[in-house]
Amino acid sequence: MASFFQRLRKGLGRSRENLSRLLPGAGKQQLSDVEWMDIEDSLVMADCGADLAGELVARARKGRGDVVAALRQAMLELLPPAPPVHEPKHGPFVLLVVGVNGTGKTTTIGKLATMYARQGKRVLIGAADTFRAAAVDQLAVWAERAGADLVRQHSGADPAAVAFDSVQRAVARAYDVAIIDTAGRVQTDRGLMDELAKVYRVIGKAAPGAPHEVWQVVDGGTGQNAVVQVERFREVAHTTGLIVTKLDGSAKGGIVLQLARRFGLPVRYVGVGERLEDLMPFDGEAFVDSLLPERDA
Ligand SMILES: Nc1nc2c(ncn2[C@@H]2O[C@H](COP(=O)(O)OP(=O)(O)OP(=O)(O)O)[C@@H](O)[C@H]2O)c(=O)[nH]1
Ligand SMILES: [Mg+2]
Repeated sequence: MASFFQRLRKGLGRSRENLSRLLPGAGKQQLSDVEWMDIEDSLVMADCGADLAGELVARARKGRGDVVAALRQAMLELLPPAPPVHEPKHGPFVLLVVGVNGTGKTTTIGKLATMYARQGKRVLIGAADTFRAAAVDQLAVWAERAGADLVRQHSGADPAAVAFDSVQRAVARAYDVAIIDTAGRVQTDRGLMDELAKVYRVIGKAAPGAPHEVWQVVDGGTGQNAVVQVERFREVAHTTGLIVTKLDGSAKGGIVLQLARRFGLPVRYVGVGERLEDLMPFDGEAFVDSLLPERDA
């Protein structure tokens, strides 16, 4: 089985192929305006979006070294090291996980729960996705594998009530971590977004200051639509960080840079597959190096 970085690199292959068009300029000290425009176009084709492509080229033109090195530097400036996760001094660390349907929320929660449990933490998972019975069963499998406890109610129960119960129980029984799963929802669905706002509010009533982090899971293959997704979820659920999954598929790598530029939200983790070891803390350098062509390739 290929390593995490090999899979990341493979997943970003299409974005990188588009960027490989900038290699002819790699050895040159000076590029013409036309050559820079070509580079800008290849950044657009690698899903960076027109605005960011222009900005990256403007920065790279001022940079030192060859074009790949200058672009690498310009991209890294968009991805500063993430600040520490906001954990409370007392009581459980409460994490709310949100996002559009099928982005990988439940799978990611399973992986995170396992990771925290392996650090010796007592983990409680709240199944506030009460939409489908199958969703709760899926979470139950992950919880058992992780050695985490699960709070669940009948399907169709009020998600806010499940979230409230979960956090209240995590406080009362001195869990270290409480992770709340939510149903996927499209950001344009007013009713479901209102429901999410309510989930957020009641968590704060169960434990003042909670949720301490709200992580939005974004499918790395989404492309430009990810921008409006994050914008709307941030308004409703006060997103504090991003998790970008499915970077093993036909990922649109530049979208990660666009989200970082636009929202300044830290990318906490990236996913490159369905297995436990396929979720890793985000590393800006590894990401940028996977996106850019190798000069001797
Ligand atoms: N290839 C790949 N598949 C993933 C990754 N993360 C999750 N998946 C798969 O994506 C599918 C959806 O994952 P879920 O975790 O159920 O997504 P969800 O956001 O909870 O979905 P809803 O609750 O329906 O909104 C599953 O088949 C996962 O195994 C990833 O990083 N790479
Ligand atoms: Mg789910």
